Amino acid sequence: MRPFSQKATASHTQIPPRKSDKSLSSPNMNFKNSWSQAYGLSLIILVMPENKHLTHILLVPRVRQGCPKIIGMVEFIGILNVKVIGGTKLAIRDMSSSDPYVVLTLGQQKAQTSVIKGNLNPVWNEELKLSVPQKYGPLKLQVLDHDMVSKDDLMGEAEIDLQPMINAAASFGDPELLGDIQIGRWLKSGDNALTADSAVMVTGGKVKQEVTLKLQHTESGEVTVEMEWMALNI
Ligand SMILES: [Ca+2]
Repeated sequence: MRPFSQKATASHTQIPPRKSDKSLSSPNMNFKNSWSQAYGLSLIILVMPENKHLTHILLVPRVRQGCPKIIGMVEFIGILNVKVIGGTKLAIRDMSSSDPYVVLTLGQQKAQTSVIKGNLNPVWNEELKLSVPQKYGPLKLQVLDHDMVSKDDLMGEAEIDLQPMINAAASFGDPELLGDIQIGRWLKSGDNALTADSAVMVTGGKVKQEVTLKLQHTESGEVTVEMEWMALNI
């Protein structure tokens, strides 16, 4: 056992650890790596410890070297949950059917459902979550046909005006303090894609609105979504 032990000790002393590498280069590299891994998606979400509400988002460019530079700040006013329920009589984009999925766009944010193959009356029942900035526009909904070899084809699109729901919720205050009531309405008109007037409801302490849209820029098709609005700092 002794010769083996001596050999091991000798080997260790011949190759001393490189202290300079460990104390200087390594932490720097780790810092760069952790920033690029954590913030490479361009968004940092801050959770305020006092009220645990999401209040700010920092826009950060992708990190190539060193510390990221903060280029702007957007204040959120709430979270929008959109349950994409389903579509009916959607347009044909393949031989006799389509492989539809829904893409929601709000400003720079996008969210999409899964693809349902070969179905013109798909049921998704999928919840998509979006953050709503202080200056928000309409929520854009697109239905696309998934294709394996070519670009996905548009099966129609429509816009949802979020103002009736957000404004109604703001004027009624905390929905958890209200009973089940109607607090607002988005009216069908020639300027929007609604198939019927859409009520903004408080149900079980939550602000909800179901919307059925006639798809535009296509031959046929309707899509129904149920939105839930969670205002921050109310
Ligand atoms: Ca297809």
